[in-house]
Amino acid sequence: MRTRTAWPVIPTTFVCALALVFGCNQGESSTPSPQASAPTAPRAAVTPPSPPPAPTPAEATAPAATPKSAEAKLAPTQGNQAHGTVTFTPAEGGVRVVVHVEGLEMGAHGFHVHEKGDCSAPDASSAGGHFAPHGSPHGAPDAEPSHRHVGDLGNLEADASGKADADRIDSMIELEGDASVIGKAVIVHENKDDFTTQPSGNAGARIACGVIEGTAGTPSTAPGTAPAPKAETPSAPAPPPTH
Ligand SMILES: [Cu+2]
Repeated sequence: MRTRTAWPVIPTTFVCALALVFGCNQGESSTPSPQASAPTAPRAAVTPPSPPPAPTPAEATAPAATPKSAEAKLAPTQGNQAHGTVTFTPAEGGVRVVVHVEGLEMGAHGFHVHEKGDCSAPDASSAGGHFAPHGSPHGAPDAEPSHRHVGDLGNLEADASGKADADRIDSMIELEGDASVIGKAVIVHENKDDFTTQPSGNAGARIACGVIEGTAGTPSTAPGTAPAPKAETPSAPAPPPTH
């Protein structure tokens, strides 16, 4: 009996003490059960609503009233090095054509707008013949409209370093309508255009080609100012992978 009564006393306090020390501590940390008390998914409700889209008035108004311009990046055809840029901008009396080409042999090189904006063939034959929407014969750029193609832009003259620059206003090139050159191609030829031989001036192989693409017209550049030189890029878009 004593042992029975004596034993339970000590253990009970021990157990109780242990329970208070450990059990209670454990209980405190575990019983509040945050899962149960936490109302479901408070985070989702806390996340702030996405910021309202910033108004962009510039984008909305820019394209409307600006004049149309165009640009072609000339890339060499297979086996050639000629490359450069051509820009077309509206000007008084027609369209101003500014050309910069490098990688040429010194001398004259026929320079035309051809009828298809396709430079994919290794020899640029994919660009088709001269752009001649009015059906006139081939001629010089300063010939009467009835004696030249719209695409007849004459010759480029390359200096000893192989560079050619030209800047003239053409009265037949257009940037809108049936005679628009946008979507056509610019071609530089190996040889001089004699302005006589039909239908293309006997200018020889096509050594560079570029598709003429319309550009979002910035307010037209002042006549004296050459367009920004973009010749720094080491290579213009290479001709298609048909080697
Ligand atoms: Cu040509």
